[in-house]
Amino acid sequence: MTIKLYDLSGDDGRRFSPYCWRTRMALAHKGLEFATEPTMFTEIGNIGDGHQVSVPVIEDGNKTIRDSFEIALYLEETYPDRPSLFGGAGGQATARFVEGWAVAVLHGQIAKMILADIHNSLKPADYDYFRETREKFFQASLEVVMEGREDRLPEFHKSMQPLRAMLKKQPFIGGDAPLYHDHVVFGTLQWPRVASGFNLMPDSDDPVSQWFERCLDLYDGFGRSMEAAA
Ligand SMILES: N[C@@H](CCC(=O)N[C@@H](CS)C(=O)NCC(=O)O)C(=O)O
Repeated sequence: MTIKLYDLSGDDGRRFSPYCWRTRMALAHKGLEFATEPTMFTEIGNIGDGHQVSVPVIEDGNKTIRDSFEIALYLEETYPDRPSLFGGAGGQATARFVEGWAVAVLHGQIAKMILADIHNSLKPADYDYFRETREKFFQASLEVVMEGREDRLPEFHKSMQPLRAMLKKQPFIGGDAPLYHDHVVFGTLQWPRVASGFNLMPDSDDPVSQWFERCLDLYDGFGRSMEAAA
C-alpha cells in the first residue's frame, strides 16, 4: 500500500523542510512506494484528527506516525526486509547523536542565514504565520536576522569539522554506504539548497560538499530532482 507523507510545501512545489527530507530519503532508501501530500505551515492543523503541530507525518494503512525520528524507527521495524536505515542497535543509537548534533549545531546557524529567503519561498498564504512566529522567536525582523550572513560562513564551515574529518576516511556517515545518519544531515543541507539562493556550502573540494553531492545522487538522483533555488 502506498504510504502518504505530509510534506511541507512552499511556492512552486518547493519541498525544503529538513525534517521532511529525512523522511523522503528514508522512504527512498527502503524502496517503499509513497506519495506526498503538499502541506503548508498553516495546513498542518488540518492533517488527520487535527492534532498535528509539525511535519513530517506519515499515514501507512490505518497507522499515523509523526516526528521524523519516530517515522524512521517505524519504517525500520515495519519493513525489516528492506535495506536497513540504522544497521543495527548501535547505528540507531548513534543516529540519535547525529540528529542532536545537526539540530543543535547546524540548524540555528542555517536558519539565521536564510530566514527571509525561506519566507519568500513560501506560498503567500503562509507569509504572515511564518513572519509572526519567527520574528517572535528571534526578537527581530527576518531581514535583520540575516544581516551579515557572509561573515558568518567561516564559523559555519568550521562547525562542520567533525563531519569533514569523518568524511575524509569514508564516503558516507554510515560508512561505505548511506544510513539514516546521512539522511539527517543531508536534510539539514538540502533545506538551504531548496529554499535560498545563498550558497552556504564550503568549496567544492571540501569533503562535506563532495559527500553532499553524493547524497544528491542517491536513489536515482532523488535529492537532485528537487531544483535548487536560484
Ligand atoms: N521533531 C520534529 C520537528 C519537525 C519540525 O519542526 N517540522 C517543521 C517544518 S521543517 C514544522 O512542521 N514546523 C511547524 C511550524 O513551524 O508551525 C521532527 O523531527 O519531525
